[in-house]
Amino acid sequence: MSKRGAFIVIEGLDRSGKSTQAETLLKNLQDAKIPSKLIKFPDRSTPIGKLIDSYLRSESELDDHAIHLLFSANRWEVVPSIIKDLEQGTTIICDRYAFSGIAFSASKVHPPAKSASPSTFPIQPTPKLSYEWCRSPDISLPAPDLTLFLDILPEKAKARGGYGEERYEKEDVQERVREVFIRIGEEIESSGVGKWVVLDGGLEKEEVEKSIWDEVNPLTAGLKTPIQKLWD
Ligand code: NYM
Ligand code: MG
Repeated sequence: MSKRGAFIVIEGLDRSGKSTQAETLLKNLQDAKIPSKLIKFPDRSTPIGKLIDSYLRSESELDDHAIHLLFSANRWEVVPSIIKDLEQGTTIICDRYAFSGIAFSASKVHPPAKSASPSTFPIQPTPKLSYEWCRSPDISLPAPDLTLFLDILPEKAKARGGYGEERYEKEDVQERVREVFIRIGEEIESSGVGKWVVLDGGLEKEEVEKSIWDEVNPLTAGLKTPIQKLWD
């Protein structure tokens, strides 16, 4: 059997440098003559992606469950092409994947209840969707061979020219999202399916680029192992 391409996912908070690094990685792979392709989720170009785009820009409202399932469907609609590319030997770099899906949805919380007598204890916000519920629609997606999590503290990410205007681009949301990403990473590492690597996204661009290349380089010779399924 000829070798297949590697499936490499880049994850992180908003403004962690994912898209810049994904593009740099694509260029470095192409310079090394490795057949490669960059994809990104959400893919806003499809009919489902257009619904997602309108929701993110607050031009529409959707039930939290419904938008979560649309994000997942937006991945499933690309699965046949991901598998085809990998089997034909193309390495795929993927800017966000199912991990963003869980992290952002499981971070949604109910607004704190107004209490007559303010408690001296900090009130833990209650999640709107459970971690397990958020994970289920993405079970069986192609599993990444390598996930690079660009870790950055939300306050540092914010200092990088500020967040944009989209939904979720707020410091308190990003703090909760980061906690969920850390949990996902621990679970992926202990599952033995794919490797999860935490990189310091707060470093200079060139340093992050180098640490990404150190992780990706061993995969550029192609893989003989079959494509695995996420959380199966
Ligand atoms: N996002 C992204 C989700 O809430 N669920 C998902 O499944 C994915 C893939 O969309 N704040 C969120 C994370 C981002 C937002 O992503 C748009 P980007 O990379 O800024 O276009
Ligand atoms: Mg964004």
